[in-house]
Amino acid sequence: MDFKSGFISIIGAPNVGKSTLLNALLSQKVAITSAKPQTTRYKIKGVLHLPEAQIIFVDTPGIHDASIPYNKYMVQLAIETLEEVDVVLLMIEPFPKGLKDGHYIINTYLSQINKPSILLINKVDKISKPQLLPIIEEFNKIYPFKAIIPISAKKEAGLEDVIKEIVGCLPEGPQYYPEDFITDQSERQITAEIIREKIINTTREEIPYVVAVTVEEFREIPEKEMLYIRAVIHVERKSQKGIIIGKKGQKLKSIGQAAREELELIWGQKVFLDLFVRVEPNWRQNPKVWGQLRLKMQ
Ligand SMILES: Nc1nc2c(ncn2[C@@H]2O[C@H](COP(=O)(O)OP(=O)(O)OP(=O)(O)O)[C@@H](O)[C@H]2O)c(=O)[nH]1
Ligand SMILES: [Mg+2]
Repeated sequence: MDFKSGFISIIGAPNVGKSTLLNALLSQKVAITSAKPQTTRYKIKGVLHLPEAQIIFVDTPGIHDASIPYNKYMVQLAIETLEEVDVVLLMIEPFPKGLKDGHYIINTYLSQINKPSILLINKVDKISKPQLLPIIEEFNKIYPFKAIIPISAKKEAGLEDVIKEIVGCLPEGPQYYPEDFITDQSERQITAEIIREKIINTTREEIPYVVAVTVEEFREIPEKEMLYIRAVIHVERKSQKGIIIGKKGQKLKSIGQAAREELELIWGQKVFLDLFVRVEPNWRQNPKVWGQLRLKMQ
């Protein structure tokens, strides 16, 4: 049998579970996830190596009606994958808002391109079977999906069907990446994302959205057998800096500790994590600083 390969974009509204699915499909955490929307800000590649095929998934930021320039840019990253990939996975949630978002994405974007597309109805662990059938019928009528698959990314249910359908849609092609290649993110990007995940998960209101993390130094200290990592947490205002640092520096300390523990597991050695908080006024409004902050990696 000839080898198959291709690029598969995972698109959908914020918070539907796209990154959770990517991690589940690869049995490895390559993208950070959270209960808050707009967690993913980049296109993140994750490669699944099968005996008969290579599937290159592209996780994307959630598509939403953005007003802030940086959010518009994030949405643009997701939309442009539609031109770049062989197959599109559209993920929706089986709740009223999720269905509305699904219709919006199909009408506005999916209907403009001619690509094999698969609809994933995620979080079916939260609904009953009788609730599912009308949703499948509804979406069957409005777009010629190759398949509509109910899944639970979190409970890892239905994932074999997803892989089977994708392989069925893939063209014959080469092994684009070597067997040990799992993601296209650099060590610094993975590290910055882990730190950002800890901040998202331990802060509230606007803080998760105004934080950007850059890794300024990432080097081994051979005599100590440890990694030295220096990272900067950028916020938009002085008051936000105060929140991140917390009383007597407690908040920053707990963010650092949680990040360090996970980074030690990822990099397989002791980590010395030096965290700084810096105010970069209104960085989300100013495309010029995105490059400086390496927020435009792809
Ligand atoms: N109950 C349930 N929750 C899920 C499922 N899949 C994902 N979640 C949860 O949904 C939330 C969002 O998951 P993410 O994977 O970060 O969602 P996303 O689509 O990547 O979000 P953005 O990056 O913000 O666009 C997290 O709290 C997940 O644990 C599922 O199958 N069932
Ligand atoms: Mg995500």
